[in-house]
Amino acid sequence: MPELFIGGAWTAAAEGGTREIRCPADGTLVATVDEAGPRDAAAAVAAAREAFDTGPWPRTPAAERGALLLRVADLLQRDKADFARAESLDTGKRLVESEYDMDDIANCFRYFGNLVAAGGGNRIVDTGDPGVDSRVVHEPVGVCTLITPWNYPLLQTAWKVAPALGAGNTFVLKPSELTPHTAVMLMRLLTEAGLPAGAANLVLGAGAVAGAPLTEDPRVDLVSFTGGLATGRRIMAAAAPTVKKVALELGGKNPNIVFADADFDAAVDYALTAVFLHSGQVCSAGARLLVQDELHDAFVAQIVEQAQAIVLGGPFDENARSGPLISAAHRDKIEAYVAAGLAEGAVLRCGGARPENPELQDGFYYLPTVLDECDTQMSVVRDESFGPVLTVERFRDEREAVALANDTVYGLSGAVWTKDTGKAHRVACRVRAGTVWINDFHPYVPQAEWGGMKQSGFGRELGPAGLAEYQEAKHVWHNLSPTPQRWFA
Ligand code: TXE
Repeated sequence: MPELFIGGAWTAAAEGGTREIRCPADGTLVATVDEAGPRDAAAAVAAAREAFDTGPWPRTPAAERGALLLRVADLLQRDKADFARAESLDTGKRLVESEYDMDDIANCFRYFGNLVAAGGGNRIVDTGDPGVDSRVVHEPVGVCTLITPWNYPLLQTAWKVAPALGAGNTFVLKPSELTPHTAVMLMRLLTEAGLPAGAANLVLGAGAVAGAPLTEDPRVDLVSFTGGLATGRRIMAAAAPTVKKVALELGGKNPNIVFADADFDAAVDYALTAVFLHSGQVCSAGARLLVQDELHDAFVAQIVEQAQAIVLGGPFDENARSGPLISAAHRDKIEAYVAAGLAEGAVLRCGGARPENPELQDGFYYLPTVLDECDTQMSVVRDESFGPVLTVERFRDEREAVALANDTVYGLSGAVWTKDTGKAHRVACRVRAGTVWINDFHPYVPQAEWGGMKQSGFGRELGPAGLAEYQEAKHVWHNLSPTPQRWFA
């Protein structure tokens, strides 16, 4: 069956393109899928435009839109095992992590389903004039282009699809060309849940070929993108001539600040998951460890000991605790960052190489790596390497910790570890990031907004603001008994 989904029909790429999807854990062929070109992108935008302008979805009552999202959540739960397996084959991530993701994805649909069904947002404005009915209503923005990356393929898709549909928009989704399968499966579930034809469209293919036209097309009203900073800049520029609404989540270089009075064991444990979860391919990863001077030596020694014990393996290896990187090119990039860091004076405490285990040679594995004695001038500290690489910086006091934490162009997340509540809150307030954890790392809930400051992007996903991104506020002023004003009389 072809994998592009345009106007409610499964279609092959107009120019016959295909792409092999290979599992990053061992290089095995997962499937060969259709690869769209600009003609397919244009057809998908046309279908979404038609469905928005004349189709039923934007005019479906909010309660029904919410109910559809709740049905999708149930269907995702029903098919959880199939989805998780497909996600793991595409990404190489451990099956158990994909299973967690599927629960989160169903919860995201459930959250937005309930939020939308509850209505709200629209309001009567008191103008003081009983002859006027003044209301602010929230309408869908229109046709949305949704572009997603490969690290949490369906999760990041759900964060966009659920609020976009909930608000009454139609969309064209382009997932990462490396991880298309769960997006294809989601389209089937949306149809099964009763979404009308044309409201959801799917284009698979390379960013520059199939994605770029979706960001330029004048028939598109909004572009929501999650991915790298360089691509985000390109997308913002592509959307500028037609002044589309744009939302960007562009990753981060997130500080994990550990004060000397932190709970040692908990801080070590969370510092490891902060950076090594999913081999560091997490936009909110705590890739920068900022540790107070007097704690530094003991803390880093413990991190190194535990990092060296992390077992790498494929999605279905139950002993494995971390998986491969997404591609050979991505591993090359991480190796280059580590080499640059060492050349700039960082001290290698562990890792810094591919594993020697012969069973892992066909996958894109890289050892958990700790680089000590780093500073914010090093590219491995400044840039998002997006791999299992922890850089360690020292600080003397609270003031220096905050200054270092903010010495980055990014601002997605950060954490502070201390038993001093006042200090925790002072630091949390001063770190310029969209999410700050205190004595924790990574948790999020669909009720709370997610997004970045500075060059981590703008716009918010999740929470009420995550729905508002996909809505336009319109003021409707109704003069109930118009009489001539005679302004020019
Ligand atoms: O991302 P791209 P890549 C960061 C991370 C990583 C770097 C590059 O640092 O090393 O980005 O990864 C589509 N018009 N993040 O190259 O290119 C592309 O097809 C329209 C952070 O994989 O940003 C895919 O669907 N679309 C991050 C999506 O953009 C375009 C997650 C992301 O790919 C396009 C992933 C174009 N011109 C990587 N070019 C996060 N924020 O979580 C590419 N795409």
